[in-house]
Amino acid sequence: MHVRVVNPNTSVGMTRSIGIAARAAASPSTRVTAVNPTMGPASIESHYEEALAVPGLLEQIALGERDGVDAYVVACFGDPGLDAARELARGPVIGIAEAAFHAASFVARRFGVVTTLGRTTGRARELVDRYGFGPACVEVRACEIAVLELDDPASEARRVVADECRAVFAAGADAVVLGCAGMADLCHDLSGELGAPVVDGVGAATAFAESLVRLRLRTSTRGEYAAPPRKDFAGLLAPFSLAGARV
Ligand code: 2AL
Repeated sequence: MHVRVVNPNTSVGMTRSIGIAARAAASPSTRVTAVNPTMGPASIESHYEEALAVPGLLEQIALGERDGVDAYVVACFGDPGLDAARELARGPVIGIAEAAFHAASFVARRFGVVTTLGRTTGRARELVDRYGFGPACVEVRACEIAVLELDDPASEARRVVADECRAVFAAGADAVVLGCAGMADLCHDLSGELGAPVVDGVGAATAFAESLVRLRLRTSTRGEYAAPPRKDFAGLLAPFSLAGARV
């Protein structure tokens, strides 16, 4: 089985650590490949960057289809382009936010989220509601550390994220969801330190993707996730025309 984890930003170092987290969650027999687009933003922490990350993400899904990938993880907490990716891929596509919320709900009645910048909390709340976890999510907090500073030792990311997790527990949560793929490597240490479940969406999504393949569950092609209609695309997006079959 081949699970491909797509980091929708173009930071190669972050893709490497996402791949390590995904592999740690997968069975030894599962092949896990981590990739990032060749075009798009270096990190995603605004709606603008999220929108412009989607073409590169979809290009990677199309390449995965060519490679015979069985399932995909979209490894950015805004779950960018998730529905579109499902229209392209044969196998299941799981977003890390939706996977983390589901995992948290299996092990705790109430959870909270710790994300990067304050400006990303609105998207996190929107996704909580979209996936139906509004009643379970008691708090969404930001650590105010930019995505690409998370692995900078000078940023004190680990301490700051731990403090925000404590604040989430103080607000009544029984589990914390980490709101960025760049926090994946903090997950197990934080869980041990805080003595309660800390959920990383990269690991959760990888494990769910693997389980769905094992259960032989694929994205339905009956209705909304059917292949998009073939049509021409103009300008810079011309290669994305499915009529041209070059995506
Ligand atoms: C993210 C993430 O997971 N990857 C990225 O570039 N931005 N999330 C976030 N909350 O900033």
